[in-house]
Amino acid sequence: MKQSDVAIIMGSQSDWATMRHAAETLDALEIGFDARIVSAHRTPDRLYEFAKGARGEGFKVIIAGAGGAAHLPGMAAALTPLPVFGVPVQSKALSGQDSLLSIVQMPAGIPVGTLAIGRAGAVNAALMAAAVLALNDEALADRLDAWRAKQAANVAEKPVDDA
Ligand code: RP5
Repeated sequence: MKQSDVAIIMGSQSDWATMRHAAETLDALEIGFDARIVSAHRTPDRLYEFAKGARGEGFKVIIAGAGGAAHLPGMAAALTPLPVFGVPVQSKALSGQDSLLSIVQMPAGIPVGTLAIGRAGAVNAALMAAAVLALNDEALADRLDAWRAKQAANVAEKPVDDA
């Protein structure tokens, strides 16, 4: 079985519709990951146990997605030295503005690399994780280059009416 370099954690099952885009991007880059539901509010003991043990489990990067009063990425970052990338999930009440502000404005000393709200943030969190891991993995660096080249090749030079 492939080593899980990345942990994708999320506050709720309802976040998976967003966070699965991170998982799909990691899959496309052949990066092993483990996805878990870990709520800062509903399962604080699970969060503590996960974050304290994450490095020991062999994870190198954590992607944490949450919505609303989104404490998960910040609390995870407080409990582990691993890099944490936060994905603000688009909430129903405030369209993810609440999630974004809850995640982004960390006090100096405990960083969370905060991405965009929703799918774009989830995809980009995976790409950030890939870039970090690629620093020590030339084969992955090549796959990341190829992924970006393919993306560039898929952009048409001219717009069409009915795309
Ligand atoms: C947060 O509350 C979760 O990250 C989720 O985005 C939000 C709503 O959770 P559910 O009520 O859908 O479980 O903790």
